[in-house]
Amino acid sequence: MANEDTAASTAKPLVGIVMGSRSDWETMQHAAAKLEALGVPHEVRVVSAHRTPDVLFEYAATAASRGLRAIIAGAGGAAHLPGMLAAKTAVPVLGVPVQSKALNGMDSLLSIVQMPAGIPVATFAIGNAGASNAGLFAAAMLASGDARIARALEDFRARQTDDVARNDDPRK
Ligand code: RP5
Repeated sequence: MANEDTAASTAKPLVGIVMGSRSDWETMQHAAAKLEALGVPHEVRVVSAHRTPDVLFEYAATAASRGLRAIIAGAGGAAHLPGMLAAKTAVPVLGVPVQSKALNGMDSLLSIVQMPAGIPVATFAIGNAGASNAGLFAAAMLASGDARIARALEDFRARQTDDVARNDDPRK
């Protein structure tokens, strides 16, 4: 887990993973797991657009100067966190719609994806796949300037391909 003492979580973070509630961690841990596996330094915080708006503004205001190169923001329901962060920082924001109980995450998805022109949020799939892919995408963003991350990503993709090839009979 990202909060444990590992190289990827103790080095100066390059990626911030934020979420609207502790309850989002079940989903957002998949973004952290990918960054951890690829050795990308990151931090994890609960920052709520509605319950702690001042913390949100502070987080966005200091993100670039603290060295963050990407922010992965997950929220569910009226998911304003990614959009509001994007409104307050030029650091790229990757939005993850958390699967809500009431509307299965369609509310989260539409809240995050329908940004007005001028304030982009890169929006991922609803739920675990979206969180996982946001982690991979953040790593890919950093890979062009970091050979170690680039190699880790290449290895990950090669292993994934091998896994499918080695398990291509679904009856086994
Ligand atoms: C959103 O409301 C959070 O991102 C979460 O997905 C949802 C429910 O939050 P809790 O009531 O579980 O704290 O702000």
